[in-house]
Amino acid sequence: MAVLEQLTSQQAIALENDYGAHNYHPLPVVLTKGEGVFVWDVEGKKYYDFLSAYSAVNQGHCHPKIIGAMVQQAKRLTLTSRAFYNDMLGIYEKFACDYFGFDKLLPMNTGAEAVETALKLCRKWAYEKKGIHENDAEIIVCENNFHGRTTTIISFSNDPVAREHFGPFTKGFIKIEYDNLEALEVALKQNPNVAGFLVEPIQGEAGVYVPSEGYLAKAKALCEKHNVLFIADEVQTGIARTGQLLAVDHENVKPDVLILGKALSGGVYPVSAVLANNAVMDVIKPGNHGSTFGGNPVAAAVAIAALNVVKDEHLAEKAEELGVLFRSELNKYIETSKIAKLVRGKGLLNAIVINDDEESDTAWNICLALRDNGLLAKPTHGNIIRFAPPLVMTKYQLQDCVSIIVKTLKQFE
Ligand code: IF1
Repeated sequence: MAVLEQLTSQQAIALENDYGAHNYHPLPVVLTKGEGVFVWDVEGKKYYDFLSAYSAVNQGHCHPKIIGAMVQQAKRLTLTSRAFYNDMLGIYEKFACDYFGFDKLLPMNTGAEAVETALKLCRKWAYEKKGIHENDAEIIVCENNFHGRTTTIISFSNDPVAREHFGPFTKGFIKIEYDNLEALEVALKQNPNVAGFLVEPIQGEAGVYVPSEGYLAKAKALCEKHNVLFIADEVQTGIARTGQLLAVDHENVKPDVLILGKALSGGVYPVSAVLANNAVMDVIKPGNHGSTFGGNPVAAAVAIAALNVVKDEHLAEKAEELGVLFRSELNKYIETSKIAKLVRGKGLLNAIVINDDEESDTAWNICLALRDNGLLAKPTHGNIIRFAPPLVMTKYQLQDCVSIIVKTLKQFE
């Protein structure tokens, strides 16, 4: 801890620059403490966190019940690997299956690992249950998707920065326009080898694109009609972020395969999961898939605590209520603003579109000014700024944040 107390922001940034791969371009702020909706930098300045580590800290930073569960378990048993059983995994698997309404759970660590797991599960189901010829399975994905950064996942990305010079790429994916049911129906009719449809209920990284009302339900119905698995990537939209436990709940859609991550652990520990019913999950046999840390006792204890916090503190209801307030307050300003074009989102996953072209650095400069005014946010793409605070925010705090955001945007009018 002594080192941390001596580091200045400048020193910390220099160390990362000199010794860390340059795979990010962080906002220049060096954080050293988090509690609830607040974070502090090394000089002691306090900020509202309006990114929540990309929706991993829905329960608020360092939630005492989640930290307590982690510390208690970590003092007893941290990792057995799956070579042996342990007394936490089965309890967690049952708890989570009952919580989300599925027969089985496959535990992993990161969101990308869970997405990869879902892709493998979908393909194996297609060959063994649907009868698609080996190695001919196709999975439909959406333009402007973000599902992680493994080589297979970037194989179906259309973000050049995420995929350039990382080839050769994995085959077996069909890209269609997001929020376009006709495109999905055509792809399903024209390709008999479709095994699954992988979709974000709201496209987060693309810029918080909320699909048309009914899109998810009609897409699921099309998948059922064509015996194709509907795979919902709720890594970012799940765990109460959009005002329901899952974003698909807004349309009462039950995915065939559910992918969770991020706030499944409250941002305390890498925990991800794939859930499905037996008809799908039972194609997985010993030796087919796994991971050293997948389903470890600490992950199990943390996830149970994190999910209990979501229910006990009514975080989905809070996200819904605070999201309506956030968008209505911002829209009052946007009506007369020259710099902000619109605000969109669901629950507390929102974004504003800045009235400037994608290549401009206006959104970045606005985020620097927000930082100076005590609120941390970051642009997603170009001129779009995502706003995703922890769901434990009070109404008063949210109104305080709206004032900071409006005051800052006015500096750019
Ligand atoms: C980065 C944002 C990006 C995700 C969805 C799977 C994953 C993610 C819907 C993979 C991860 C993170 C990754 C991080 C930035 C952030 C992100 F949208 F959330 F802002 F990039 F799109 N499915 N999203 O959003 O989960 O392996 O990261 O645990 O890579 O820069 P992961």
